[in-house]
Amino acid sequence: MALERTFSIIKPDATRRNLTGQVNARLEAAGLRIVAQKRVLLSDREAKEFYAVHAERPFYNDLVSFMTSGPVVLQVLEGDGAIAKNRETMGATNPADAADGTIRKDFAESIEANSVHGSDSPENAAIEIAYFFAGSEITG
Ligand code: RTP
Ligand code: MG
Repeated sequence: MALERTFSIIKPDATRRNLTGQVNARLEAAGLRIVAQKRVLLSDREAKEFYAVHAERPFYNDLVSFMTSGPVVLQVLEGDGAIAKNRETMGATNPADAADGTIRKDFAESIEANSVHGSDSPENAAIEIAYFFAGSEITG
């Protein structure tokens, strides 16, 4: 499998409950290396732009409010097949549908407050990494 990078966010519901370390332990145990990481408060504009693909969905305004409601941890993860591996480690969007042992099954509060984001394709991974990180901030 090819060495890939993917973009990850530990969402406000997880930082609020001090779950950053536990999420990171799951990612590392899955073979994903955290090659960049920063804890920030997203601006309204950043959250809107980041989730622009969902702008027409009924949950968009709530999602933007949620993503700006507290600190998030922005990450770049590296590993063999990192994009699919991270999505597998995260579990389904709705924790009620997530498989046992996944981050969302064990930590998510709801379909919205679902603890983590992960890029869904190589194209989006590249766009999302470049949106939040300078090349000099990523150290393999
Ligand atoms: P993400 O983009 O955050 O990694 O999540 P995902 O691919 O699993 O899910 P996606 O369909 O892209 O939805 C993005 C985020 O929007 C929130 N959401 N709320 N209230 C709702 O019905 C609803 N549906 C989605 C979640 O925070 C989801 O992760
Ligand atoms: Mg998505």
